[in-house]
Amino acid sequence: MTAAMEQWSWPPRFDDGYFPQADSRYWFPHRETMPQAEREAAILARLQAICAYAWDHAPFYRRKWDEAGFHPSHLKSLEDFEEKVPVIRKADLRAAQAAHPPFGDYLCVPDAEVFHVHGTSGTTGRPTAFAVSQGDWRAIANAHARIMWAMGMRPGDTICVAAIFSLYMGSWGALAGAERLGAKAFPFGAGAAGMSSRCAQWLDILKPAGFYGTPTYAIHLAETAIRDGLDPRRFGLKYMFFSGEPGASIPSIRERIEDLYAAKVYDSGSMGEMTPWMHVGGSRETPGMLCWQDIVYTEVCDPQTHRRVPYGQRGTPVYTHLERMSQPMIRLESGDLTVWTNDPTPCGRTYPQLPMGIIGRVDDMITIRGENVYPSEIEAALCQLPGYGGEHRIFITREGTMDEMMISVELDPERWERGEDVRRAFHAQVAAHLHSMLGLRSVIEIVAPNTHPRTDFKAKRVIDDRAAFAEMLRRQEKVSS
Ligand code: 8LE
Repeated sequence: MTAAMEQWSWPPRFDDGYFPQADSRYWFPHRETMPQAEREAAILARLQAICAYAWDHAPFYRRKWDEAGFHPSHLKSLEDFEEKVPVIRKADLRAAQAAHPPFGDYLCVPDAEVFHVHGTSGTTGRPTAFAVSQGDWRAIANAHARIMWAMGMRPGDTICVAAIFSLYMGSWGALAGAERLGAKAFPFGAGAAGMSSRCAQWLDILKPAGFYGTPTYAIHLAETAIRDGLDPRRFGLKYMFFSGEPGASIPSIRERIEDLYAAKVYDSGSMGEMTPWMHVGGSRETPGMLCWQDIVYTEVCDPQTHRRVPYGQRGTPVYTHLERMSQPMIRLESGDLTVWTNDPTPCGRTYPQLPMGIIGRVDDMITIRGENVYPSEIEAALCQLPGYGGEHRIFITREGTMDEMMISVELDPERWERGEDVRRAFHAQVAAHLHSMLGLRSVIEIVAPNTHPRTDFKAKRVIDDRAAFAEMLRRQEKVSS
């Protein structure tokens, strides 16, 4: 087994000088293409080791598992794992950190070994800290370099990281991967006033091969560049990889970005807690994302029972670290929604796939008159329409017995200038298209280009606010009267 799996050890150890053959499609050829049954046997052994390690080092897990009647010695199969090991939730981590500040009683290394502290944005409630040891930082860098290799990036490529450098793991994870890959890391960042214009200018000068950010930001950045008289297709980008929100696996959004930049788009990303978060991440040849099971073991589960759903079905990802020592997550429930499949892949990797990426969060679902819809489906439908101006907002109200939804959609500048008839025609087109795609009628408002604020991070397009909804209705009445 050891000879069969490149650099697979517990505790994780990596040869930081290792590179695959230059013409190899795979970073670790055997580990990525081995028969699934063989990999699963190795994963089971690793899960046994990690559960024993967590039991010994983390009162948090001992407490949780005692309550559930689980002990690491009970773990004899992957079925035992899903049946006997309870899921943990973000709220559990928050509570553990409140009771045992700052890192919670699931920190498994001495405090002195903490190398980086990152965390959740904490816009609501107590933020959660991620304590990452130096060894774990190496593991993250190695895992990300491996997946970036699969996307096509190579040593010497310049890779622009256009996401905020703060506590957000997205930017730092991409940077660590770029460094380990032997790329020219270009940590441009994001988030300060005027940065988008400057980023466009730099991209035009530097012509990097790779770009990392959120899909929303990539679209905003292209709009900014065009406004500044630059052509994003001439930035010379080849690989654009994304995380943080749905988009890169949604065909109409992916194509929009690919068209704006004349580059290939790849999806990646689970959660900050699960860094190396690229462990669900794309490859050059396979659409959507792969579950790189030997980095993080992903189970797509029924959100109620937390048992794996059959391939082909929807469920929520539950993640377990296989290469982290500092704060290993064991069955962390993501609360996201995806569909997993297990077909032969064009790239030859024997990992299960998330062909549609991550659709959204389970609790993002909007139910209107019995029809369920996710915000990302609305975005996907709008991106299919020529004339879509690039931003929209979804207003919902849950007042009374019936939910209502209004979608405020920007028209592109050129059509907007053509006047009222064109606007009306677009209105009818949006209403009909959304009705046929989503199976429900909604109130549509067409607005001028750039009405809705842009973001350089993750978009927040749903406004569940009765007052705002009433205001929209009043505007609508004024327009039609
Ligand atoms: C659809 C993965 C990272 C570091 O980019 C990130 O955004 O981590 P964070 O801030 O902990 O947020 C995690 C949440 O972002 C996930 O639960 C999911 O709802 C969303 N998300 C992340 N990547 C994707 C995504 N949603 N597609 C993605 N590729």
